[in-house]
Amino acid sequence: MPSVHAISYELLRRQGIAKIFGNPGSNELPFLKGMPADFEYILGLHEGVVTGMADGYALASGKPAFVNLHAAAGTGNAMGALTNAWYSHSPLVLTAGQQARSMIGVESMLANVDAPQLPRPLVKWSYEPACAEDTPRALSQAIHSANARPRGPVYVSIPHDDWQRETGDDARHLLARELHQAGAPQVAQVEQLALRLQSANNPVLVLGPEVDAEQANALAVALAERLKMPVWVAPSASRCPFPNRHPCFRGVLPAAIAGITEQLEGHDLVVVVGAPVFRYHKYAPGHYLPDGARLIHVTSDADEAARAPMGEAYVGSVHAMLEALLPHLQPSERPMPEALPAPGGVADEESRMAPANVFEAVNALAPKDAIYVKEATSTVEIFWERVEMRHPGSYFFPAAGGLGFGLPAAVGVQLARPERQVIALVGDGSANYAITALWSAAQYRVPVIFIILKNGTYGALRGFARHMQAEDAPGLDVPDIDFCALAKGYGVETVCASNRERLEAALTKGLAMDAPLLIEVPTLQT
Ligand code: TZD
Ligand code: CA
Repeated sequence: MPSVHAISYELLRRQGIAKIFGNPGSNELPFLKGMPADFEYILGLHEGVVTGMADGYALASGKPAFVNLHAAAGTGNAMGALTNAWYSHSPLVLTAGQQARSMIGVESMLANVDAPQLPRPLVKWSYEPACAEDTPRALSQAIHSANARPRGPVYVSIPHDDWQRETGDDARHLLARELHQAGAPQVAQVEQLALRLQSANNPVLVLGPEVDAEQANALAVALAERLKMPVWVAPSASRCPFPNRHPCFRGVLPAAIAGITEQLEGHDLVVVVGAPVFRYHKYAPGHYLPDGARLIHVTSDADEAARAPMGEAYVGSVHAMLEALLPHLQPSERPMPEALPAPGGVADEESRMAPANVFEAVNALAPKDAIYVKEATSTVEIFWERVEMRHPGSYFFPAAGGLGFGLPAAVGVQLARPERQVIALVGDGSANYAITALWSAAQYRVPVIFIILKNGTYGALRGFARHMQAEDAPGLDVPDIDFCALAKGYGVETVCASNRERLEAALTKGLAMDAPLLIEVPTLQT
């Protein structure tokens, strides 16, 4: 009879899982002992980094990523990163080591009391097998559950004395399991939706991260072109679902009720695909929709559909829905929307760059299929204006705004997509939440170019402080951090680039390297 250990590794192998993102403790050693040679362990020095790397890996590969955390303390450290994974529908299979079964009750050191409760509500499913024999089945359930639409993180707590136990013979059935999801929408629904779209006078398309996650970007382009619709990206964008230099592209909607209504004024139909309705942030109350507008929502997430405060929802695969819809639509007679004008030039200072010029330099030198991991919060709009993104999977931003995503996610994305250059653009505030990701990048020679935009402040909070009349709030600046010294300490090569010429030289150097490079750029506040 095979051991829980042997059958579990075989299960992971059959499910295409070959990387284990982790940070170990004594509870995890019996699982890691004898790790087969075809698996790779990616060590992160903090569980926020471990989970962030796995998140980037899962988002960029579209496949479940496996995480091994240390008991309660490790799970706790991962919770901030889980907020992002939950809202980006990231298929993370989180496992955590538990004390030996007979030592949990007395609350020994490292016993995770009520383990399944700990990661809730940021997981789809959370479980501790009731006996060792159930552990391989629980892992199988975890993988299939994480990967079933809507995808999301799951959690399994595993007592460390389970691994050497024998499984029953029937555990082999787990190895052959597959879960197929039928996605075709009903013909009547497609026809109804087509009619609504075709008969609208002035429809507008709002696209969300699920379009990119399902690689439905080209279908969205075809839909926009067929009906000559302007296209907005849904607020608080965590991915880029539409080429942002396409004539139909209008920008990212503001994350505020009143702001969205203002931008959508004049449209009689708002079609939202693959996004919640909506991810607001700034409190600016108003009407949810312009007068006379109706909203149609297409999403695979029934909860997302149910909690929307307006509109009519179709729940199912966004890819299948767009694919089914297109043959029902006649080209519109409307004129094609006109491309946005190119933004004007801005000036740098003597030894500080305007963020716009940092992005212009990156855009000029980066390969056309570069992937951007962005976590510099006050410059999101400027980035979308200045950097062209053409391909699916070109942009990742923390989906819940939980900082500490940028550096580790960039490492995970680059591990998943070695053929595309990953460029991380991270603020001098954000970089500190998961700075030890630099160590993993160096150790595993993950050739990310990290650009730190150093404006000495929590820039986005400065903006909020103005909006909320709280400009005297303490704790909004982060002066005197030397990222070149920090990166060097973690083994990453660095350049400080205080003007465009130096930045371009540094980027050229980074693009040619097969190891990570960190570029610190002093920037102006926006
Ligand atoms: N802590 C965590 C884990 N997540 C957060 N989102 C915040 C605190 C609050 N916060 C924001 O929402 S934006 C921001 C903070 C601290 C400032 C980030 O500063 P930065 O970027 O230097 O990375 P900018 O461009 O200067 O805003
Ligand atoms: Ca900053």
